[in-house]
Amino acid sequence: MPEQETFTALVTAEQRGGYTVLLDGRDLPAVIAGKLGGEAASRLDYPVVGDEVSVSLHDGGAKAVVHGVAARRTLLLRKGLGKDGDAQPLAANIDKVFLVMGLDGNYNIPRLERMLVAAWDSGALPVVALTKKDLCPEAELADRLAAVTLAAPGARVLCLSSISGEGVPEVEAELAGGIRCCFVGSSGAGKSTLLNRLAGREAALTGPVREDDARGRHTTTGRQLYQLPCGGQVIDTPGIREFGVAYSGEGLQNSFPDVSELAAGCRFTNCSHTGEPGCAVAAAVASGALTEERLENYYKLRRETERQAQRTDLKKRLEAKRRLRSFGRMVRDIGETKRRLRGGGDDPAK
Ligand SMILES: Nc1nc2c(ncn2[C@@H]2O[C@H](COP(=O)(O)OP(=O)(O)OP(=O)(O)O)[C@@H](O)[C@H]2O)c(=O)[nH]1
Ligand SMILES: [Mg+2]
Ligand SMILES: [Zn+2]
Repeated sequence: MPEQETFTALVTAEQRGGYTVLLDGRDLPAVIAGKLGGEAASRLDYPVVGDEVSVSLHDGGAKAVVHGVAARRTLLLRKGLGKDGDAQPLAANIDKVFLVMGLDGNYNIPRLERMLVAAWDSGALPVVALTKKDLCPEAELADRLAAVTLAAPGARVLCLSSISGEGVPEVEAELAGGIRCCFVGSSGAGKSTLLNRLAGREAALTGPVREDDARGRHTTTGRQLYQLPCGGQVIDTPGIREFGVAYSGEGLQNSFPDVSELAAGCRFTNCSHTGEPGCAVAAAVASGALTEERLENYYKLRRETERQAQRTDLKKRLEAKRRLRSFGRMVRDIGETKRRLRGGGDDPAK
């Protein structure tokens, strides 16, 4: 077969059964080349929204075929469904992960802590976006904000209403300088509503939540990247009921620095914090400085990520390593990245 001419395109959407890529300002439907699919060792080898891919054009330029995926700067993963629980990539090459949570019945601290681990592991900077401020009684707001701040150390916490528009300029400021972010959160959290508010149009479908438990109805079904008037980009994703953590490099430690710091103060270095004398973790729980709920969730996530690491066989682990190398470096540089991104809007982090 003669060499095909290839072009570099951006994956902007992933729906069941296909992709959309952006090439020279045009959206094109795209499929995976047989060779790419055949050689894929895991889902990590398939394109995901935000990926830079090499494509060839077909049908007079109306269709694209994806032949390869460029190395990723960052990659957001979740534990996939099914027995093997293979890591499922959600979005690539993002600068920030917005953990979207409603201040209505959607509010759930353990879920936020869980998403935060994955966000730190992605190599991108986590930002917490609390939506539906208009639905939260004034008396509860301060407590909830305080609890979220404790649950998400090191992350910016924004509080907003996509209906009244309050707090939305702060979200726009986070996207200044061409920042690319991904919205994650459970169904009904208000991800697509916030996206529409930022886009200034009904770009994505939104749906009502159930009255009894504020659960959404899985309105968004695919992942899609939107270019916003403020210059930033948002990848909207479908709601995730149970955000399984696929892999953890430093995400767990980054998410629970308070627990690690406390543990360093225990009398015994191998303290299991289950009743040993001189346990600083137990003392913090007793004094209320650390909630029992947070400690329990930390243990749960630690067990989960350890189990996941054991289950992943060596070949897959090496495969993941190869893929994750490019942003593993970025994870190590997270402090630097944070400073750069926080330092103001005039230093566009591509
Ligand atoms: N009052 C109020 N309602 C909101 C706000 N944000 C979202 N909603 C409502 O919450 C419901 C769910 O919003 P969506 O944006 O569809 O939620 P989603 O997170 O995209 O949900 P999935 O696509 O299912 O994952 C809709 O009825 C929205 O109108 C807000 O700030 N205030
Ligand atoms: Mg949605
Ligand atoms: Zn201890």
